[in-house]
Amino acid sequence: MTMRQDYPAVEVLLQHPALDQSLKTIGEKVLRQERLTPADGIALFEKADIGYLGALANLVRERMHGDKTYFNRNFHIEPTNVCVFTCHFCSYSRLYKNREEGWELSIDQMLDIVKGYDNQPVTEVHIVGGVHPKMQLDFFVELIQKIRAHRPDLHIKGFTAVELDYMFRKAKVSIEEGMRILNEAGLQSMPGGGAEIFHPDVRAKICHDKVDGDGWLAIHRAAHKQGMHTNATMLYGHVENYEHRVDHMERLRQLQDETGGFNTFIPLKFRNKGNDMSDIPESSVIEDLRLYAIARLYMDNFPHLKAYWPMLGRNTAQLTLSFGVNDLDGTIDDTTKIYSMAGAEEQNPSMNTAQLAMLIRQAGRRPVERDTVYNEIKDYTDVVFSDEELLLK
Ligand code: V47
Ligand code: SF4
Repeated sequence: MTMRQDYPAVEVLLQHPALDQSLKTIGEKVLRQERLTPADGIALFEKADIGYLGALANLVRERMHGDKTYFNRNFHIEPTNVCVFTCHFCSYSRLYKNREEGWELSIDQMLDIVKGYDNQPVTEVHIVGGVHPKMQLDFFVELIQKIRAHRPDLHIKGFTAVELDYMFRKAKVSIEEGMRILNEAGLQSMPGGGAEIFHPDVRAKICHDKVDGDGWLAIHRAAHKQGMHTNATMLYGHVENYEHRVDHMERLRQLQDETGGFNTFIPLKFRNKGNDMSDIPESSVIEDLRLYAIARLYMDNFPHLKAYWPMLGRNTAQLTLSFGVNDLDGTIDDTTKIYSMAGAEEQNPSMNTAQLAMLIRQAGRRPVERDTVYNEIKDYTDVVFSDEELLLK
């Protein structure tokens, strides 16, 4: 089954007499594959309705990827939730002075987690956690070397720019030197966390004490120059305004023009349970879908747009596939706590391959397993799953 929305549908929309002139101009640019300006981005946020945005974003998504929707088989390791920083949106971290309320894994404990997947066809381990003052560069070099030695085929994606900034400063190495050391140890790519909203006015309110926007971008630039691929996130739906969102996307788009090293853009919806910002209501599903669509239209040089299902929930993640998204991340296997602690519906996020593939098929798309850097592993469009596989936990 496909639900392809072809160009004529968009052309009809553009002819509608009631369509705002600036939105019409933006739609024509999208058809001509012309880059949108920051003013266009803001106009879309201010004026475009969900139907218009969906039609345009779906056109771009299908132009780039057809019906393909990627996922991978992965698990997370969260070395610690002890953190020296005090991001107000974070429901997950504990300060060092309260570390007995949190967790701190040893290298052997983390290696045991990896060994637990010895006979399973996972392709990626995603390592991310709090910024613990005693877990330093040499600790993580040893961890990566040991994972690599144990399972050389497992892609190691690890550490946000926030963790790396602290690690490199503590070890008194430059960003370039630090990235080289980790890359040589076996780190192959970096996730996109820690970006939040780059604009200093927003950072001052939600995460004043960690690396700033320029510092985040400098670390990703250095990783790209080292030949590594990275992702980029944007935490939305709190105190930021439309200008801040567009400024954030614009800075990422500029770095991508310079290096081409980003794989995926991942908007992250602010979840409001158990943190200092719990008085801020969460964005509606309509706002979420509009944002994904605008991200697809604006981030024209990012090959992939990911909806992280453990944070959004399965139903909304399915909907995003009609609003520009072509990637749902992975099987996860109940190995991350960041979102469940912030109130996400998925309290124990885990899907097997059959369930993830069926989720994508029910949305009318082609499920394709990928590795971390988007080499295609297997197309699951026509695979027949047993009831047992679909119900398996
Ligand atoms: O930087 C923390 C976010 C991020 C909350 O690169 C919150 O493939 C919402 O970046 N509500 C870390 N979000 C996770 C991350 C990530 C996740 C999945 C895949 C990839 C990838 C990257 O989580 C943090 C922060 O922006 N976060 N607290 C919250 N209450
Ligand atoms: Fe620490 Fe990350 Fe939480 Fe900020 S978001 S307090 S850096 S764990």
